[in-house]
Amino acid sequence: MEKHWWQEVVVYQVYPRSFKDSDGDGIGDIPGIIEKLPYLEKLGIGAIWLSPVYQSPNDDNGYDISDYQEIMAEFGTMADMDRLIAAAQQRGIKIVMDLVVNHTSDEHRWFIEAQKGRDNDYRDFYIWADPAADGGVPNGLGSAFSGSAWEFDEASNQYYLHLFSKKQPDLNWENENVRQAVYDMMNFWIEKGIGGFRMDVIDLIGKQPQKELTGNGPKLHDYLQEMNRATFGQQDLLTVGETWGATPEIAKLYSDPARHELSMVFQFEHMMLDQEPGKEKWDLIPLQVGALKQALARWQTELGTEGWNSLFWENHDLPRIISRWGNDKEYREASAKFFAILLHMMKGTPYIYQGEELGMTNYVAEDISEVADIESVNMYHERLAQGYSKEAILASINKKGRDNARTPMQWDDSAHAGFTTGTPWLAVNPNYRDIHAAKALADPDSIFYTYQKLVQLRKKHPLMIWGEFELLPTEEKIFAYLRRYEGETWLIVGNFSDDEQTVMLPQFTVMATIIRNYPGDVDDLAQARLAPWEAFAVKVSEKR
Ligand code: TEU
Repeated sequence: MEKHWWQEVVVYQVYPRSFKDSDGDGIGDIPGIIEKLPYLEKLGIGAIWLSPVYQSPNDDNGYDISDYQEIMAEFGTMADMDRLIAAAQQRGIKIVMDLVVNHTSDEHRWFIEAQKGRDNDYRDFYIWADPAADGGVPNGLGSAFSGSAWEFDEASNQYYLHLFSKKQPDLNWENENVRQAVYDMMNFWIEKGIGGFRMDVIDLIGKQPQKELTGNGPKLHDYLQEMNRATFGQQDLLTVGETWGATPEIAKLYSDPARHELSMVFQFEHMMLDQEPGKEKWDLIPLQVGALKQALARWQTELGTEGWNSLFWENHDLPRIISRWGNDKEYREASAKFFAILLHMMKGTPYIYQGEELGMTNYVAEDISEVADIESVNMYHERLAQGYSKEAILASINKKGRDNARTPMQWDDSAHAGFTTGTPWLAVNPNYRDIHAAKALADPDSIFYTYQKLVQLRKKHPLMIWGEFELLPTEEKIFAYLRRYEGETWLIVGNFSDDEQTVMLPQFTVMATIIRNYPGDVDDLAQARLAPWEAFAVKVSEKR
């Protein structure tokens, strides 16, 4: 397999609204990101995935775009954006833009035109359908944000499709003019010198709404191959597709280098293990650690040379990992380092979501009035109407709601965690007095430096990038695997629990401790006691 820069780097996701506010309006902005580049350089990352910064009415915090070639006024100007790309470049950091082209905002000029009537040139840029025989919605397709995916347009007596909010009408990818307009826009950004694209819900663009088919439609891969040819195909850009429904087989269709589509996908199999199968993310069941290990290991081994993994625990849609599956109280530091070590030692490109490197935790809302996210708010009203109790709904929002990841970055212990001098758009987590970047940077044992060390190790050891992966059979609460490369073997072990555990791996002799989240070196593995959430990587030799 040909080697690429995007396999070697660690990517950091910035959610601009919540990263750093430079002008006191309570909303993070591009100059704020520029100000914090030295911090990111210190962490050692090689690319930033920037959540959307384009012009948007913010029905879904920028994932509803009204102009792809303008910057949201609250975030700055195009000149700020050009400065960010250049300043990041100087520090060896590439900017990966969020490409949201399954839908636009209803305030995009294409949609404003389309709504003017059935004869408008842009009508067919979107997906319209006549009412059903009874005058109701055309079919049963639902929106990811509750309710029907169809919204009635009185003027034309037709419905338009929106798989997300009604302010996010779906583009019609069957229309060649839509595809060409998207490619032109992508080339505008490529010419600015960006490092790539993260492609929002890209698995939906081949949809066939009449058949109620949304993901993995028949033309999906034709479109991506066409996009590749028309835009980034001749350049070595990082392209990562968000694909909720991908299996390893499907992931290969996107990322097999021979097919000329994308670098990799975000798959979510491991992120859906704590919800009732067939139900929604709010319907929680306890995580089975064994199932998580099996899922991760399957992806590690099955892509082979026909794909490349992305590795992540968090993003702007997911709760904080230590609150979700770790222990954000007595073992906050240990469990945060545990998740860091286990993830970064796997094969693939690791992604760090802002604040993960500080061990930021979920936010506990006491009332729905504190909740900002459209997905949570819509679900709240839907479930209230269905008879759920307020308490039960709020409990699920506090566990899984997207605001958990979106509270402002905790930079220091001054007012509003140093995020803004004004009033933050979303409340800062009150634990900021204890959990913040300034404190982490001053403590050589902090979670931040565990991440920094993992990034540095990756730069020194090709084994971390290219080594083969093998899951070791162990007790359920122990996660143990090997990486092998050019005659060298590393063993990674983690205790996925609040209790001490014993691990017996007598077949290995420790040659060196590479990283560990508790003090001291690892010596004997014949019968090793692991502290709660202990994790380490050691170089080993295998006894014969
Ligand atoms: O998310 C896709 C998506 O399917 C999410 O709505 C997901 O179901 C949910 O957030 C899980 O908690 C992408 C973006 O990452 C998200 O922020 C956007 O809201 C969405 O697309 C629409 O653009």
